[in-house]
Amino acid sequence: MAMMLTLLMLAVSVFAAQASAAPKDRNDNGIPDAWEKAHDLSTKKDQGNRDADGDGARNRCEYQAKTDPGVADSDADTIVDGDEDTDGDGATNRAESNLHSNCGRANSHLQIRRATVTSLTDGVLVLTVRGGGTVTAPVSSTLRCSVKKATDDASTSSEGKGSPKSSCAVADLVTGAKVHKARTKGGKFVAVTLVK
Ligand SMILES: [Ca+2]
Ligand SMILES: [Ca+2]
Ligand SMILES: [Ca+2]
Ligand SMILES: [Ca+2]
Repeated sequence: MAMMLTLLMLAVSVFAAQASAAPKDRNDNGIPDAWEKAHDLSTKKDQGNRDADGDGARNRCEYQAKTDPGVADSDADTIVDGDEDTDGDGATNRAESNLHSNCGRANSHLQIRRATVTSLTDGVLVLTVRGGGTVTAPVSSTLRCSVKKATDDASTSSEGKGSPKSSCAVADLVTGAKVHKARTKGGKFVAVTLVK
């Protein structure tokens, strides 16, 4: 009996240790309750995709970037949190909020859908993603550039099928060019599909 009690107590203490090791996240949105409470966010309702202070970085991004979801310019350097690139991966917090990537962990692989070419200078491409924010990365020497006809856009349900793409070159990445999708790998743009 004493043996069983000891085992039971051991099981309970192990369980308690595990429970306290993982921070409580009652709404299961990847943001611990403690952080939500500390910043006046709901622990029940998922407010991760909201931008409480309107700085372009959504609440989940601010948690990942360790910035303040109630202060637009957390470090008071005159650059709002959304325009910072906290993890230094070339994508601003605003862009990462819109791409749903992690604002606090450098992403060497990014999938971008719908963007516009902002600039291409010395082999470094800057895209503005839909919803705002920029992704800046060098263009790989093996870049796969393709062009999708704008008229194909209405029938994207069978993506790629039946709509032959033509190829393009780095020189076609001019300011204002519409990007259907783009991909980075190892911190470089490896594929870009333009819409024309
Ligand atoms: Ca939560
Ligand atoms: Ca914000
Ligand atoms: Ca903020
Ligand atoms: Ca970033």
